[in-house]
Amino acid sequence: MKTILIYPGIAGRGFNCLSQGMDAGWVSHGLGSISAAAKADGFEVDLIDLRALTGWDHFRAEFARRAPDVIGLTMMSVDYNPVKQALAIAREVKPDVVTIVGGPHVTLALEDSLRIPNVDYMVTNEGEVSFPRLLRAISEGRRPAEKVIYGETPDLDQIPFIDRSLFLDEWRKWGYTLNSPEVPFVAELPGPFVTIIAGRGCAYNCSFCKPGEDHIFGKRVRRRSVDNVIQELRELRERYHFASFMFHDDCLAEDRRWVKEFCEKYKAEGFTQPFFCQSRADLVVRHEDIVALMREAGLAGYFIGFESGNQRILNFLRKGTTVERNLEAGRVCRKHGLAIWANYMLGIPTETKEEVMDTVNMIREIDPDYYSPAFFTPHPGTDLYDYCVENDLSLIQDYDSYRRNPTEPKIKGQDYEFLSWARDHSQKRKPSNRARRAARTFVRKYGNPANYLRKIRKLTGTYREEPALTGSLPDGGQMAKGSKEQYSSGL
Ligand code: B12
Ligand code: SF4
Repeated sequence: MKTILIYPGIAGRGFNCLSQGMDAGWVSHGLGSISAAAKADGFEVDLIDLRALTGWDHFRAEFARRAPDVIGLTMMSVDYNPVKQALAIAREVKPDVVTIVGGPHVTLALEDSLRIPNVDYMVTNEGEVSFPRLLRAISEGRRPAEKVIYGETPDLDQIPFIDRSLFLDEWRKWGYTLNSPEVPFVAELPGPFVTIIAGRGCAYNCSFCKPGEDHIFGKRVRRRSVDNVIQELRELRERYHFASFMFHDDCLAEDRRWVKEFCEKYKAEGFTQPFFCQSRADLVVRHEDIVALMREAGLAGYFIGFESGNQRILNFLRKGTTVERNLEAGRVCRKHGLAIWANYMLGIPTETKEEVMDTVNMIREIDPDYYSPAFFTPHPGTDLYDYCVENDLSLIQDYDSYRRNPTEPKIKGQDYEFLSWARDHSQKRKPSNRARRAARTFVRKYGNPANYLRKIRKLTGTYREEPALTGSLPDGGQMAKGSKEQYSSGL
């Protein structure tokens, strides 16, 4: 029995977009995981990644050529249209193909998902146990009568590591060069680069995000053991010689015990590769010891959902942090030399222009290395989605607009021309920050300016050794004039 998984992620960048950014150059851990589970059970599994194809005609031809018995598609809300279209073509080309759909939208909006024609089975929740079981039933001619199958929760330490070759072999066919298994996206994380997930779920309760994931993964966060994650990293080192990696976990830094053990074992195993992970402003501030520990182990930067610079809005979002903590988190990261990837939203329900400006000013103050602004988008499965439905606020006409891209109107009552200006203005560095960054880059590139000057003088023959002078500092301390601290402090 030939099974093909289909990755439909073209809502953002369209067809033929492989390697153009993170959403076009990363593997799907969901499909990778159910593929590994099915292969472990003896099934032959292959992939069609729509991102690698040139269009629907290409998909039709490729599907006809491979003629699978079973297909499995993953579906976020944003993937609804391509999933529907792929199913229609599959059914037309091969009427007897068995079709299975899973992924976040199936669990979060089951009724809506059931409206998609040409689906034989919808699998909710997690698929590692139920997908191979369904394949087994189909292959033995015992097809279940019910269309909806409730996915059983797997033990994360018992399932195989994700099947990366499912994606990498497929991408290779279409000319992806594979200098790096997945596309690196920041200067701090060089290729070969890989992504990894240590657990599922999040203990927090932000209204624009929850309770969605509680429905998919359960209320309690489940994490793989540190040993299990280290073993996967060992294999990735052997196979891909990865130079950096990133954790996809919603909030890896929340579990002090896990993080401590991970950092110790990561170093003990001889890993030095830098990595990024997600955290929260309140955690960074409250657990600076963990920040320092992670930094020492190789952490190069945090993704932080600052979201808003206005306290009323932060409370409305149930973000569980304060504006002051957001600012302080920026300072803590800077102090430890960590890059900041700042996630924040504009155009939140009830948000006024003054409140938007609070966010703009906060972001300019934090001065992140990477800006990731979004226009608030009501996602099915979240409390703020329900709020938008109840108050007739949503402007989303099409599933493609579930992208969080800050380019199109999402809800009523917001001035998107102003929000577009605010989005751009939030990314303009203040002159003081620009100078600070330029100085830091200079020091990184050329070292201490005094040494640099000395080198130039030596080269031009104007260098003369001077005795070290001492001068009073504002705080009363003494420091050799021209010493390193004078230049590096405050950079
Ligand atoms: C990593 C990630 C990304 C990455 C990579 C995505 C990728 N290639 O997989 C990036 C940054 C690119 C991304 C982008 C987006 N993401 Co995202 N992302 C995540 C994140 C943090 C982890 C995904 C993951 O790997 N999870 C672990 C795997 C194992 O879980 P899974 O994919 O759900 O798969 C399991 C089950 O769903 C099921 N299953 C899945 N598929 C199938 C198929 C079959 C046949 C079966 C039987 C079962 C099955 O079995 C799997 C194993 O148990 C999740 C949150 C989360 N913790 O899951 C959000 C999440 C999936 N993303 C979300 C969103 C909204 C987006 C964006 C739309 C946001 C945006 N910026 O516009 C884009 C859309 C990109 C696109 N396709 O165009 C939402 C989806 C909500 C929804 N209603 O659909 C989530 C849930 C976050 C949230 N809480 O809001 N994302
Ligand atoms: S936004 Fe982040 S911290 Fe908040 S509930 Fe979602 S994953 Fe957790």
